[in-house]
Order: sequence, then structure tokens, then C-alpha cells
Amino acid sequence: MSRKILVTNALPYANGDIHLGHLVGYAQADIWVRFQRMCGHTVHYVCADDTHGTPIMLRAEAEGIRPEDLINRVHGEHLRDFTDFGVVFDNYHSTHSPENRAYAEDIYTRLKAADLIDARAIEQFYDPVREMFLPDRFIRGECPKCGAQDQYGDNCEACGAAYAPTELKNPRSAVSGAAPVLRASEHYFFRLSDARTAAFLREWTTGEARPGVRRLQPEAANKMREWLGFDGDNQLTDWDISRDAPYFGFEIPDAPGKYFYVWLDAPIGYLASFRNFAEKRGDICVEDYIDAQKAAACGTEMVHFIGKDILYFHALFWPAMLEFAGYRAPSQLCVNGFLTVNGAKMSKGRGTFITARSWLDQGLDPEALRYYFASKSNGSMEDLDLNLDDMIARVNADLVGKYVNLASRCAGFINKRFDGRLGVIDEAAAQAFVDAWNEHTLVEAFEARDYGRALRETMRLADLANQYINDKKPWELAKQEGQEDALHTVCSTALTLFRDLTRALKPVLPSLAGEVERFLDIPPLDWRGLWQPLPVGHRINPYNHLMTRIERSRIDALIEANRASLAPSPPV
Ligand code: B3M
Ligand code: ZN
Repeated sequence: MSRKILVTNALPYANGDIHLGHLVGYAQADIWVRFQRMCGHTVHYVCADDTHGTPIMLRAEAEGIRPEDLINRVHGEHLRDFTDFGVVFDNYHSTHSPENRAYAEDIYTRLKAADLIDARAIEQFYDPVREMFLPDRFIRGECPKCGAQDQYGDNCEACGAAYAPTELKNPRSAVSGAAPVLRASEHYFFRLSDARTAAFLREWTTGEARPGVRRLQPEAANKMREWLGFDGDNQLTDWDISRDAPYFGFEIPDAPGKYFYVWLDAPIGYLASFRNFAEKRGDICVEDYIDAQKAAACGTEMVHFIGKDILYFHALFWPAMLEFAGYRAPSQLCVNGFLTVNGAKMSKGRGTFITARSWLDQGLDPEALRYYFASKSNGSMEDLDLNLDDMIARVNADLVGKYVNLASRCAGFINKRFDGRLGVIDEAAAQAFVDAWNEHTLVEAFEARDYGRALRETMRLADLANQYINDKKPWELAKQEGQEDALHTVCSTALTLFRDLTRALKPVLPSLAGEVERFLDIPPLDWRGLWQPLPVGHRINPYNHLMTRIERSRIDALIEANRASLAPSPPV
């Protein structure tokens, strides 16, 4: 049965570069989308920049430009980075868009009608010089626990303590340096403490994405048990969804000077991007994917790929907002862990806070990174370590040594000796390969985002294909009289196996697979129509080098480049 899936990735903030930590989740989603499409399913894959909030407002101000100019510039940079890493969205939109405003207003208005919005006054730190309320991250002072200087308003980097900004000693505004004062103001709250939301979330979080597949990974489901207090009282507290002017965002209807908090309209950006895409396309019914009743009737899915740091927003606020506004709740969350580099947190000082752009600028292959990330992805929320030496070894051994090598060892003979035409296949060898091929394992592994398993399986098959060539020794056949047919058969068989391996690698290495399709002159490989031998006489194109080994020196230069780019960063 053909599935219809709306897939999203978390929306990156429009005030910073895409780095390798981001790319883990984007690569994982993009691979999944490509795999689903190869299986014949309909997938709409959308994303957007997350453009609102105080950091973006202040960053634009510091650069002396309007926030709109900042987010336009960053939008272009982000889209270029994703595209160059083969992460190809159907639409890359913006939360600062008319579609997003319309959905945010609609959802808010419906939640209000459902009696899930409250207004009450709260006291917060206010910068009397800059005349604005200060988010916790913009208040610095001494840690109330250990006394460390210059700590953020919400937690201490020295001792790890978490606290309220009002507990800081000698607080200062990071915006103006002034001592903040407490000031009361009316805020709007989404009443997550309501019995209805807790009841809904208990059901939603334990539900299935589709028969036999859990909506949440086990680690995420456990977190939810904690937050939802399954074993005791509902521990959810109401969520503050408004901010006072000055703020870069959407003003709340009928509430002058009050804006939607950036996290209110950020996930709504998924819907906005999808609508914007559907309007450009003209042949997609948006409601089939986002209206509660229509989605249930059509059996469409909505799958969000996110990092584990934003699970709270996506597993509590977001489904509850959607549900009680009459929209469909997400089918599934696919949560990835953090990226570490060489076993440690990414660090600007060590040069391991690596931007996506710097990887490309060093001439490194984006698909090498996709391959390595995929090889270490198992569908869990565990952190993923980019060990640079291991990455070099794995890419060189698997992709250059085992996979590309198959083609480079055989293509020349076909082109030079047989006018580029394939001959008869070695039936016995092909059958042995088919017997060893574990289609079910591959499909199951890709579906479960256990790409590591899929790639191990693929490399096991690549080993078999290489073994075949080693046994038959085409380079020796080529020197022997009367072995023309044997040479033709061995090389044709090896290239057929190479084609089938390419299919298995295609979700991970789309650009390389595209080059192989051109080289073999075959239609796009998909996950159907397996094991059609290439016809005798089929003509391939001249072989061009498909992939080069990664040199250690490039990685060293990459680290240097990222260390050199260390610039004092504004508070975020
Ligand atoms: N921009 C946080 C982040 O970049 C936030 C995600 C929004 S997803 C709707 O991790
Ligand atoms: Zn401390």
C-alpha cells in the first residue's frame, strides 16, 4: 500500500551557520525520505528557517540592519548549505511568512475558544535602559550556588546549577549592561495543566505511528512518562506563549504590544512551509495532511525529525496545540542525539565546531559525511560521535576500497575491449549474489532508520562482489588468448552487482548514485523491479572517477579553518 507522508526537519534559527551537529538530523531525515520515495511512497519533505525572537532582533540591531534583511540573508545561506549536502527539501520556507501568521492566529484563536488560553500578570527582569524585558539568556551575574562570575540567568556553566534569574547575584543586562529591575506584565498561557491535555498526551505519547511502529522511540517515551507523571499527578505547568514588545514576531490578535513567543509559531512553520509548497504545486490537498478529520480519513502521516534537545516542545506543547485546535497531531517523532567530535562536545577552541560550509570549502565530499553519519545511525536517541580518523578510514575502506573499486576494475575492459557493451551474465555468480542478498533486512533497517545496519549489510555484499572479481581475475583473463568471452562475462557480471549495490546506497549517496546511473546509462534506480539483469549489448558510458580517498591533510586544514574562525559571538 502506498503511503502519503509529510516529513519535516527541525527549523534552524535564522541567526547562525549550519554546522555538522545540525547535519546529523538533516542527513537522517533526507535518507529516510529518499528511501521512502524509492519504495514508491508519496513524501512531501519541508523545512523553513525559524526567524523570530529576541536573539534575532538583537543580532540584526548589532549588524545595523533590519531583522527582515538578516533573515533573508541567512535563509539563502542555510538553503545553500543543505542543498550542497544533498538535503533536498521540497520547500524551504520561513516562519516570517503570511502562511505562518495565518496558521498561528488560527491555532491560537481555536485554543482560546476551547478555553485553553489564560491571561495573567507575571514579574520579570526588565532592562530600564534598553526598555525591554530580558529573556533569561540575556541576564548575566554571579551564580547563587558557587559564586562563579558572569553566568547566564538560567544556569551556571561552572557548577551546573539551575535557578531563576532573580536568584543571580549582581544581575546585569547583557544588552545594555544596566542593572535589571523587576516589572509586572500580562502574559498569555497555554493551559497545559488542564486535565484534557494531560489525558490526550498520555494517550498520544504511548500510541503507534502505524501498526507495529511506536510513535516515540523507547528513550523518548520514558522521558514522557517522567514529564507526564504517569505514576502520579500531572506535572505539566501552563506554558507562557506571549512576549512583550519590542519583539520580532507576530503580534497576537486583539492584544496590542503582545507577541507570540518564538516557540509558539516555530513548529507551526512546518504547516506554513507545506501550505506554501502546495500552493506553488497546485495539485496537493493540504487538508488531507493537516486537518484532523481529513488526515484520519486519508491515512496520511506527519513525521517530524528533531534533535533530543527539543523533544519537550515537540512531544508536549506541539501535539496538544494541534489536537485542541482541530489539527492532526504528529504521527511520529524521530529524535536524534547530539554530535560529538573525537569523543567530546564540539568546541570552537579545538576547531571541532565545524560549519557545513567549511567542510565544502576544504574540498571534502559532502557524501563522505552522509555516509559516516549513516553508518553510525541506529534509529536511537544516542549521541553520535564523529571520530575523524575513523571517518577517514571507513570512507576510504568502504566506499573507495570496496564499492567504487568494483566499477573502476571492470569498466575499462568493457569500454576498451567491448566497445562499451555488456555481455552475458555469469548466471551462477548472479544467483549466489541474489541468494546472499537480504532484501528484507535492508528494507527493515532503512525503515527503522538503522542505517548502520543497512550499510553493514551492503558492505557484506560488496565483499562478495569483490571476492568474485578476485577469484576470476579479469586483469589476467585480459592477457590470455581466447578468454575474451570470459573477460566480458566477468566484467558485465561485476558491473551488474555494482548497480545493485548502488541501489542500496542511493538514499545515503544520492549524488554518487546519480553519477553511476549516468555511467551505466540506466533509468533512476528504485526499490522496485529488483534483479533485472542488464540486457546483453547494453552500452555503458566511459568511466569517470567516482570518488577519491580522503586525505588526512584536508581534515587537518578543516580543523584549522574552524579554529581560525573563532570570533567573539553575541549572546544567544
Ligand atoms: N529553532 C531550535 C533549534 O534550532 C529551534 C527548532 C525549531 S523546530 C520547530 O534547535
Ligand atoms: Zn555555579
